Formats: sequence, structure tokens, C-alpha cells
Amino acid sequence: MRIPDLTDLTDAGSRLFDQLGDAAGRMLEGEVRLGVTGLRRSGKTVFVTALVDNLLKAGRLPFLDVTASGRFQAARLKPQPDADVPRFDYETHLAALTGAAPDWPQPTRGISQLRLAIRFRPDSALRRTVHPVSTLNLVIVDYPGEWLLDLPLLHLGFAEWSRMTLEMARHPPRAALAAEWLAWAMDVDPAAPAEEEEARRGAALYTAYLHACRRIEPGLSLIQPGRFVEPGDMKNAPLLTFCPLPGERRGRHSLWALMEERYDAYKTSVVRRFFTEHFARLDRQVVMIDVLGALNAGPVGLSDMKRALETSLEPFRHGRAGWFDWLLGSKIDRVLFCATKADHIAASQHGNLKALLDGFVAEARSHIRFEGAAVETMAIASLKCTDSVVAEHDGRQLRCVRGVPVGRDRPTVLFPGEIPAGHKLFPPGHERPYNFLSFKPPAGAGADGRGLPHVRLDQALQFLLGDHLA
Ligand SMILES: Nc1nc2c(ncn2[C@@H]2O[C@H](COP(=O)(O)OP(=O)(O)O)[C@@H](O)[C@H]2O)c(=O)[nH]1
Ligand SMILES: [Mg+2]
Repeated sequence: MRIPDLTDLTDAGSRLFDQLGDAAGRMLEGEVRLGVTGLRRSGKTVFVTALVDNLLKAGRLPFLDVTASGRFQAARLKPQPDADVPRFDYETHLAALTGAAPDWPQPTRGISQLRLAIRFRPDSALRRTVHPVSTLNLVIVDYPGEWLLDLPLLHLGFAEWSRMTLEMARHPPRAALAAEWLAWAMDVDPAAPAEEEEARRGAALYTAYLHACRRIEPGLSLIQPGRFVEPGDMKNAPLLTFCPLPGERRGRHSLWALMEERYDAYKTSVVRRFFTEHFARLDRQVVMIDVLGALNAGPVGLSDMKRALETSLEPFRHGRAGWFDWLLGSKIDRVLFCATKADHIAASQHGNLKALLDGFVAEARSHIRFEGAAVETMAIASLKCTDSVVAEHDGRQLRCVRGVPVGRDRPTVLFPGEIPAGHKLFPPGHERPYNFLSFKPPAGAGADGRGLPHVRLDQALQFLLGDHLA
């Protein structure tokens, strides 16, 4: 969505920026499209806002080589690359985080984009003699992780997808949420002549089940098809009126045939379109994961998150063996998985948080053959809301965090708990041992003009863009 006056300013700024660059007449332009994804509330909006803010201000980026080595010249917002994709509303999100009463940005849905030009001096003396100044055009694409989870559907037929989905729905905690839809599915005759009414009823029950999966505490991660809960611009579209059915393929004009037809149409018009228009054009991808939130959710929530992670890794298979490559061609060569909101725990725990995420990714990776894509993991906080402090309790030194928890007004020192180094995350008899609290954005964040404070955002940037800024 465009804010006319701000955009005008931005445009004027970029024109000047371009003119200066062109005047030098020695510009070398490159473009990188960075995908930012993650499930709802995983931290995408805050990540993009903090990243852009720190780049525009050449701020707190000691571990980004181009700024650390003094080669960075300037970054500017540029007009949108694609006219039909909404603009990432950087200004509004930043204003929320840095206002008089700092607050988290409003939740966002669907896809959005922002383009930034970064001017810098190349690293190598040889390249500098040819191009004293280079420009990297960075296109950031923020899209729901729920849509990424849809990509593996491209190689699943309706029967197979139905089987998997029904199987999953029969186990707790899903079984209770799926009860009404399951009852419908067991009762309906897939061979009966297709009735629109019946199809709509099945789809409505199935959609209600998916919404319930997200609503419950602990929330579940693996939800397909993604547009049933994150429809983007497809709200109420007839394309979304299908659901899995038990059994095998049935004859023409049966309910089964109708559902299969719609499932296939969904794959073609929604999933494949998203793949070709957006995913296949990405060069780099960062996936945000609220690992601490999943730990709060207990063993069931955590294993559901692991499964979703595994599913979301599939599209990153590369090289000749990867069916995605063969099918449509994705060119992502670096994937970063971030455990977000690391400021909820003491800095001494960040190593264990990263190790935990490493474990999940390694497990998932062993099922998937990666070729060509470099994969990295990090524990980050896009906006650092706490400080790590040591407090004494009953003669014991506890590593705590100090910040303003949501729902309170004053800074509080809290012992958030620890993440065990091994894999004994849930000792028997302790189903929900974790309770990592949420914090308010800190007052006066970035008021010094140096960009929002963060944890390892610069290291994330170095991995994602460092080679393009060399
Ligand atoms: N403490 C802390 N909380 C965060 C951070 N990033 C996100 N959050 C919390 O997570 C919520 C969701 O973040 P958001 O970026 O809107 O998620 P999105 O739905 O993936 O775009 C925010 O409202 C904050 O409560 C962070 O770096 N530190
Ligand atoms: Mg968002």
C-alpha cells in the first residue's frame, strides 16, 4: 500500500541517489531477491523493519563486513519492483516500534515487498579500478510460511495427500479438533454423485479444523493447504472449497472426482503460481522460527513444529536431483534458519537455542538431499528488548533477563528458565516446563539514530548478503 507523500519523498531521494551514482558513471548494479518467511507471529515484520532500519542508517552492523570495513556508502529505499505486490510498510512498522509508547507492529497477512539500493566500494582493488562504486539492489519479499508449506503439495496427488492428512488428524491433539470434520468424512460417500452443497460442507468443516489447530494453546504449525488459513487475496474463493477424502479414486462425476479436481486446480492456480511468480525468483531465503514459543507449547507443539520445519525444507532441495529444480527451477543458494526472539532468554542460553535449532534442521536435512544450497542456523533477536543480568536467589547465581514484560509497565528482572544442552527437553512428568514471557519493545529504541538494537541481525545479513557486498 502506498503512502503518497512518503513515497514521493522516497522517490525524490532515490532520484538524487541515482543521479549521483550515474554522474559517477561507473556503477555496477546487481540485484538480490531475499525471501523472508516464517509462520504467523514468528517475527518476519520485526526482522524486515530492523534490517531495513539498520541498513538505511548504516547502524549497528559490526559483523557485516561491508560496514565494518568502511566500504559502505549509503542505502536508500527505491520504488517498488513489482506493481501488483503490496509494499512492505516499513515506515508504519518502525513508527510503532519507536513511538512514544512503543508497541509491536500490527500483524500482517499475505505478501509484501520492499526495494533498497545499497551503494558500496568493492572489496578487491582490481574491481575498484573498474567500478569504484557498486550498487546492490536488494528486494525483500515477506510472505507467509504457511504458503511455503504448500509447495510440497505440488508432488502429492489427491489420494496421497488425503491419506496423510487423515492419518495426522486422527492423533491427539488434532483428533479432538478434527472430530466434526472426521465424522463428516467417515460418513460421506466419496463415490456418490458430486453435490456442491456436500463439497462446501466438507470444506467448511475442514477449514474450521485448521483454524482450531492455530487457535489452540499450544498452537500447531503444520497446516495445509496454507490459503485455507492465510488466504491473502483469495478470501472466499471457490478454489478453496475442497478437503481430503478417505479411500481411493472414484468414478467421474463423483464427490471424489470433484474434490480431486479442485485440489489439482489449487495446486495449479495457487501453489504453482506462487512458486513461479515469487519463490522461483528468490536468490536467498531466511526462515523465521519461534523455537521458544514451540518450547512453551510442550512436546506436542514442538514435534509439530519440527514436522512443519521438515516440510518447509523440502522446496530447498537443489541440483539435478531436486524435483523442484527439474520442475520449475529455483535458484536459492543460501538458506538461513533463525530461532527468533532470543532476547527472551539470557545470552548465556543462546548457544543452546542455536544447538536445538541445529538439531531440528539436521534431522530434517537427513531426510532431504541438499545440493548446492548452503544452510545456516542462528539464534537472533531483531529487536533486543532485554538485557542479560545475573541475579542471586537462595545463594545461587541465576542468569536472568531484564525488560518490560507485556502487561506490565516497569522493567522487571526475570529468570526465564534454561534450555538443556542435551535432548532431554521434557523430563518425564513435566509436560510444560517452559514459560518464556513476551516483552514490550524497549523505550527509545534507536533514538540515537544508529538503528534498532538487535542480537546477531548483522551476522544474519553477512551470511545472506555478504558475498554480494564484497
Ligand atoms: N522480544 C522480542 N519479541 C519479538 C521479536 N520479534 C518479534 N517479536 C514478537 O513476536 C511478535 C510477532 O512478530 P511479527 O514480526 O509481527 O511476526 P510475523 O507475523 O512473522 O510478521 C511481535 O509482535 C513481538 O511480540 C524480537 O526480536 N524480540
Ligand atoms: Mg508480518
